[in-house]
Amino acid sequence: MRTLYHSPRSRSDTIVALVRMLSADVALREVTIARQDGTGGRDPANPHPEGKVPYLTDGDEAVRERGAIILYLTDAYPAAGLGPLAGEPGRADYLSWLFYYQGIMEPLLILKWANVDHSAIAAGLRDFDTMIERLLEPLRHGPWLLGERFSAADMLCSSPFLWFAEMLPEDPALRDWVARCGERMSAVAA
Ligand SMILES: N[C@@H](CCC(=O)N[C@@H](CS)C(=O)NCC(=O)O)C(=O)O
Repeated sequence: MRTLYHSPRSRSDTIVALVRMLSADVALREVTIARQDGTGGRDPANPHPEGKVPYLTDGDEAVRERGAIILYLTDAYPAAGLGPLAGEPGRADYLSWLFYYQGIMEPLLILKWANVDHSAIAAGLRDFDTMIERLLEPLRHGPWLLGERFSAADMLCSSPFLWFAEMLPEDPALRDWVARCGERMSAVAA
């Protein structure tokens, strides 16, 4: 049996929504986490090596980091069509967005929030405006990151802007995309 360790109002909300969209037979196990405001605390029931969420266990195996969990789940539950499978059109873009989120977007967003700047950051990650430009390239031509096809990559890449709306630039294509993603997620939550 697969189990998703999650905590409400955290990054794991995206994965809980995905589990519901996939109608996946994944047990949802709520745990506490240490919050940045000093509340909460690590939950001994959470097997994540750092006490974080989301964390997905599947028998003897475990997956951490949202991009990896998303890929694991959309491959495991293909009927919902929320991620192109190996060999299908859009697979390359799908993988690229999931890994771009983990490798570039999330670090850049944290660094921006922390107001940290260094030439090594630009060399390795570029910068916030470049990241926004990458997102806008597909969104100027279609409703979703993969063009006409909504995928779990939209859920992952829009998630920080749903939480931190003040980080969202004024661009209408970007704002409309985040709103569309939010509508999909709240429809599932309802
Ligand atoms: N890069 C990870 C981040 C996971 C993460 O930092 N989750 C936070 C909740 S938003 C957490 O569990 N924090 C508890 C802690 O740092 O101990 C992912 O996207 O899955």
